[in-house]
Amino acid sequence: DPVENAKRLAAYKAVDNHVVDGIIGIGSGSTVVYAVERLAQRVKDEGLDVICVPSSFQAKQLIVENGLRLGDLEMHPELKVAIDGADEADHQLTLIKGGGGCLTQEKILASCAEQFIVIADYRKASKSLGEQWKKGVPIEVIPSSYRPVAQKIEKLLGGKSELRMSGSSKAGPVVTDNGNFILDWRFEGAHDWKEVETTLNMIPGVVENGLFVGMAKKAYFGMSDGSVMEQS
Ligand code: DER
Repeated sequence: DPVENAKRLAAYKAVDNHVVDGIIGIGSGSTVVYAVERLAQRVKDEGLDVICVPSSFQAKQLIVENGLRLGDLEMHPELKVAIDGADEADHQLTLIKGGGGCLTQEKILASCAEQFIVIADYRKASKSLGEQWKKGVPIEVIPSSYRPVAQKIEKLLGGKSELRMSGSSKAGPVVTDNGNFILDWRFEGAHDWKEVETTLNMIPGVVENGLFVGMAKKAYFGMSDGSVMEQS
């Protein structure tokens, strides 16, 4: 499968290039699975001395299932590197994240890391946001506030906000690891993403948004021809 192979290539290259002994932030999603796989290999083969801090219940499971040492931000508030996926990245390495609903703890981890490294397959590399990722910007909101927040977003920024529903696995809306809801804001056109990020986070009821502006130090994109494109 070219997409899975592209994810693996990007993940392995990022772990090989950036992971040294120390505290490592582990993101969420399907690409980061390969990063944890590679990390576990290197711990086994090279005796790498790492403690892994998760960004979600899923990341925590990955760390535990791969026999890696588990840490948290309370014990380790400063990370050497954080590695995470993205739903889309533009040419300035502005990211949309949160497709997996873990954006809040992911952004916290990214903010605590000396280096925030993004790993993704070729489908995520765009010229501008919205080109390939059509599900909008995920926004974590306090459950009781989702309707007024949706209305305020549309008034301030246009587009449409939709409450993310669980679908088959559970009746009702998606509930995040932090016990909140997610609005997916389907934006239109180009925006000043730094301005949008601030506008969104100033709305009472918004916990965090999935725009990561100026945070990623480098991105590794696995390509369909087996190469890895690096962007920083
Ligand atoms: O939800 C998230 O933020 C994930 O990191 C997402 O952006 C990437 O998930 P994927 O690696 O499964 O595409």
